[in-house]
Amino acid sequence: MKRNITLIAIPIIATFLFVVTYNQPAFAENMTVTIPFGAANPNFDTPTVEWFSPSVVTVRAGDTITWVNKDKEIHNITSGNGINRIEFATTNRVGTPDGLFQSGSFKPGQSWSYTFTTPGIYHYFCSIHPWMNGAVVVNQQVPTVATDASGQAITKWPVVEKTLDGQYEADLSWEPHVILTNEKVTMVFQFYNGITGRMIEGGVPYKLAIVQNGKELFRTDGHTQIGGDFKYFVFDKPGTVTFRFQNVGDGNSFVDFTTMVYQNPNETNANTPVIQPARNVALGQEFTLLFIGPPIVLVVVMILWAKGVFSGLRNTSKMSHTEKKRSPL
Ligand SMILES: [Cu+2]
Repeated sequence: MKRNITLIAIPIIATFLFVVTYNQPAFAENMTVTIPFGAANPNFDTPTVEWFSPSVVTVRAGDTITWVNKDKEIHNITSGNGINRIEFATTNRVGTPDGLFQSGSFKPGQSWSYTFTTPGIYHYFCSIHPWMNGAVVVNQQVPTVATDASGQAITKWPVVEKTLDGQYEADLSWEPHVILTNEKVTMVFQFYNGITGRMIEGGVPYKLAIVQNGKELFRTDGHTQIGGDFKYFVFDKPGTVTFRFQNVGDGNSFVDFTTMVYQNPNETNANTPVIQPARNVALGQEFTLLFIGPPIVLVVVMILWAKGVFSGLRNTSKMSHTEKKRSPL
């Protein structure tokens, strides 16, 4: 008997453990950003190609980032905006901390961790070496279960709601249930008699409006067909969404369905900050390009002009050309 219980208990415990492990906040991850050797070098002959590697990381709310100092100097992680190397060489600016986080100094071989709980874009730099800039993009956690706008899980599909006057029952489903930005959503819906629950012969006229974050994104008139209507939609922004059916059956009644759209974690965020990489360019060269570049281009254009390379253009700009010829240059 005891043996039998053990035999039954093992798979149950195993299943339980599996479910518990599986349902852990699966996205909470630890990411590492390396401060490479040479990051403390303000000159333009640094052996590194990035101040922080990677210089821009995308994580989800709840994730922890650990910065590891693999340089030979002390560094720190300071939230806010640093400066670039030209500014460092030519001004006395030192960067602008925003006070969100500050690691304090950590030595070569040491590390520092910070957990990002709120979605957003966080810029940071090293206040000792303010040209060392990095950024963290924190996206919202994507839940595994769809919710309505108030955060209540939607567990039954299709979602069934009655119009305000009770005359119609609206059934709405959307696929995938958890909506991500820039991913096609298929909406399927049908109306039934709100009192008898029966299919309505000849279909039902309706107006459909899709409202996101208080702004109407889409509106259409329709008339349901047998088997239900469907619409495709793609959201490009995260936020709460209302699917509103108005004038159902040409009456004044309406019905609302709400849900949330989440930032697609696989999508390149258009707002991803661009961090200036380290480059093995001499400071002199960078300035040369800046100050000598435009005059060189001008001289080249003038020489080409004189040689008649632009003869095709001369016909169309004869006036200015003749004027130029007359000028005592
Ligand atoms: Cu530093």
